[in-house]
Amino acid sequence: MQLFRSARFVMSVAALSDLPPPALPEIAFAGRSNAGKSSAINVLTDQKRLAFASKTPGRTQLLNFFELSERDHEKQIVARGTLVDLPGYGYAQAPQAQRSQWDELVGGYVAQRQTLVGIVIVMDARRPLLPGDEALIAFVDGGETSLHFLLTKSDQLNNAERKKALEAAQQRAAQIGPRATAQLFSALKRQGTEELAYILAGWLRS
Ligand SMILES: Nc1nc2c(ncn2[C@@H]2O[C@H](COP(=O)(O)OP(=O)(O)OP(=O)(O)O)[C@@H](O)[C@H]2O)c(=O)[nH]1
Ligand SMILES: [Mg+2]
Repeated sequence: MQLFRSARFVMSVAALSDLPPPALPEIAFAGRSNAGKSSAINVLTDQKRLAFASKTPGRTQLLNFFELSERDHEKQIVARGTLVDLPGYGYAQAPQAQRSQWDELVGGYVAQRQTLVGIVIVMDARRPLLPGDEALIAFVDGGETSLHFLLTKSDQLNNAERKKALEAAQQRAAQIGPRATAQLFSALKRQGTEELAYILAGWLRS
């Protein structure tokens, strides 16, 4: 989808006081450290190294903003938005001081950001809905933020395991209500990209 291919890096932010002024509708990618957030953004935007992906957990320590804009053939903008790659949670090896700094930054961003329309919760399909994920879900519960459970690394599962993981995530989404959805995804095999693009484009339109 051209809207996502248009993504370009805008800025990195290390403190709430440095957030760009709220303007376009924003979609945040959250999840445990090493879950595959940056890889999912790279596949969605069809850009190899837009969001930095790494084997070292806890690599993304800043909020990274990427702007999207889609134009028609007369060069008029028809859709706009922002993707935000968030630092991961639940990385046990990080020093406590760094962990609470992340909680403050990510928690503060999610709680305060008026332009945040939805959160993609990226989870390893082998270990979905861990306590850190549930804490984030509880944190936004009762609000209007849409949620999408992206079960990534699905290439690591067989068909029966994939089916089971998807059903569990769909059940959890159903408990939350119509603003929550779930899908399987693989950045490695580039599977699930169209479904993800479709859901997120819908959030930006509403
Ligand atoms: N097999 C497989 N590996 C993946 C997939 N997506 C990501 N990975 C690997 O998982 C590791 C972490 O990926 P990242 O995209 O950097 O994860 P992240 O959630 O951005 O990590 P932090 O920024 O550290 O929180 C990397 O080694 C990726 O190559 C996938 O769909 N399948
Ligand atoms: Mg990352």
